Amino acid sequence: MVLDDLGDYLKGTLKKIANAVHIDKKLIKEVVRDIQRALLQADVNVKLVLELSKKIEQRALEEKPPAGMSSREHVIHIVYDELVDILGDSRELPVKKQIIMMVGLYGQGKTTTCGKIAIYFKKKGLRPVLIAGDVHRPAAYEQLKQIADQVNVPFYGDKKEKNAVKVVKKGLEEFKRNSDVIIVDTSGRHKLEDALIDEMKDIFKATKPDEKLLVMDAAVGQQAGPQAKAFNDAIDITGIVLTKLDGTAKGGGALSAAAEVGAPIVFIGTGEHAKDFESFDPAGFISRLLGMGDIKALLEKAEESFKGKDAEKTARRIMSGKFTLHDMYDQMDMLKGMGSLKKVAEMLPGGFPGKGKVKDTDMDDTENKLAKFRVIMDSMTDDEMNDPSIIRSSRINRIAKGAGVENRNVKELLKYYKMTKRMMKGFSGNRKMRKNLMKQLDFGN
Ligand SMILES: Nc1nc2c(ncn2[C@@H]2O[C@H](COP(=O)(O)OP(=O)(O)OP(=O)(O)O)[C@@H](O)[C@H]2O)c(=O)[nH]1
Ligand SMILES: [Mg+2]
Repeated sequence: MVLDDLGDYLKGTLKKIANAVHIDKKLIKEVVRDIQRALLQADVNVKLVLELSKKIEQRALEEKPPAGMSSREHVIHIVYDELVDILGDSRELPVKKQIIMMVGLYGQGKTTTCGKIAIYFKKKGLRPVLIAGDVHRPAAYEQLKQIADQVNVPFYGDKKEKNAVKVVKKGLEEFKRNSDVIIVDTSGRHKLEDALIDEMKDIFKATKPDEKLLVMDAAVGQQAGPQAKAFNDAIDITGIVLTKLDGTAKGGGALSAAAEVGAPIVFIGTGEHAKDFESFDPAGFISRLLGMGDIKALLEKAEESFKGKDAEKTARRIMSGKFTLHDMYDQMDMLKGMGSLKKVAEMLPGGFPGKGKVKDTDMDDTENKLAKFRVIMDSMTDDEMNDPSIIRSSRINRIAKGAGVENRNVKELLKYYKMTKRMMKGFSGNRKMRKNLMKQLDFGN
């Protein structure tokens, strides 16, 4: 895996979130600082890091988790989202007949990448071929020929011809039939100079490629941005291949800078060998970097233990005799989470909500009813939840409308609340009963 250090650091940070008892401002600030430090160490642009951390902080503090998501999960998802965002759009080369022209500065990995792309399309069931359009470096012909032999694809080159356009034209003619993906290697220069641009344009005219892929060594770090921009301005590149991500701690810089240019990163090279190559998908990349699979398992475990703690807190509050609709809401959540509604119902004086021994069908009705109650409570204000006695007819109208139910359903909820409150009072007044319930709920006392 590339960017190991960055990955380890970020994983540690996410674990901190997953294991936190409370997600508060202090923790979020700490997490954001951790992320800043990690990204700066991986050479991501300072301005970008600041923008990103500001966004994470703002979203984590202001956004409410969507239904069914805990606040821990939510913050982790925000971090993930924003990291994916800085890696730009995802694009895969289409699996179809096409001509691909490789461009880039000297020694960046163009020729090696030709072989890797040939394998990529071979695996997709297409017939790739290679053309040696680098006529300047004497060894370039041999190098590409060797690669073609290794990956077992047809090759065209002319060792004696010094005109790249002529070679490419002949190669295209040769492969007009019996090929699907024609990959044209070109020569590099030390810098983006007129001679390189002129030759690129000539080859471009002769080739009419579908794709112009810029190959860049990730070790250039943030220089990847300006470099990609210069090539893009000159010949409109359609994709970027970042190579040698295995050999640099600056990978974060190259990845984020290249992504900013507007041409998508389509592949990354992670080693010298043909197998060290992958399609670049920002979401998948970040997911792996953060170890999202592990984090998910960790979160599930943490949620379970938190649920226990929250439930205990709610139970103790209820026992203390103070009982609002908020408490009832929590209590309903708690009971649902524990799946022990029946157990509790049977202990309640007079049953719950009816009388006598509780039947399973009664319990199903109760579950349905509770789900409806929850929707109704969701359309109440905080004041109403804290002090349900203020809910009179005009409020009942509004709440029913908001929840999409009948007025009688709201009244039913209020009746149920009063009844439960009375029962809770009974509990709080009766030490033995209280102790018994706590024990039944497995909280000891
Ligand atoms: N570690 C590592 N090395 C790579 C990767 N890609 C290419 N290389 C190595 O980088 C060196 C240069 O690669 P080439 O493919 O010859 O580069 P080029 O852009 O064709 O170079 P010129 O044709 O001379 O401009 C070779 O030694 C490759 O083995 C990669 O992803 N990881
Ligand atoms: Mg080359």
